[in-house]
Amino acid sequence: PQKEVTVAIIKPDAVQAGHVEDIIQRVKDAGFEILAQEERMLTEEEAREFYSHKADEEFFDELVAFMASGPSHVLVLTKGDDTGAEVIDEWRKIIGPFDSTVAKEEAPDSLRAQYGTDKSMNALHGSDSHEMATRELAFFFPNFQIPKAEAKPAEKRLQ
Ligand code: YYY
Ligand code: MG
Repeated sequence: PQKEVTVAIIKPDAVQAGHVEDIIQRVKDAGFEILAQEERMLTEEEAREFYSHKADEEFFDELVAFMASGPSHVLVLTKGDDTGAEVIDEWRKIIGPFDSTVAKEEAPDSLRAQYGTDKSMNALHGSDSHEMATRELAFFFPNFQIPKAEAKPAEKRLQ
């Protein structure tokens, strides 16, 4: 089996504000392993493609303009030795609710509470499912090879 991975994005507001190093430290402190990272300036066309599943939302144009407003810092994360299936949900939990004003109330330790501003400038992204993580990984790192998960102890004994 392959390791489970998720795609995290430090969005343009947080990069612009100089929070990349602090956020990466939080990522490591929380036990995530960074498998790949890249600073990436999205064009409006790329931002539209990345968020194409939001194209019908009234906030879509604002979202696209924001994501293309400056460089983002994109990370591929995993966690744990085996398939690490929890990484997607664990990263979503650490970033907090999408609206940073809500995050400040309900999850003050979350990254969106600490580094975001409101529901559009919310500092962080995390894939919301295995399918989206796969799609987003291919979008940012088309040649990335997901590492193999280590065999669990029971499987090792059979080898
Ligand atoms: O997955 P997540 O980022 O937590 O939230 P989504 O509901 O998928 O929305 C994606 C993205 O769109 C969100 O991070 C900010 C932006 N957005 C917005 O600008 N205004 C809203 N009312 C809802 C979402
Ligand atoms: Mg989402």
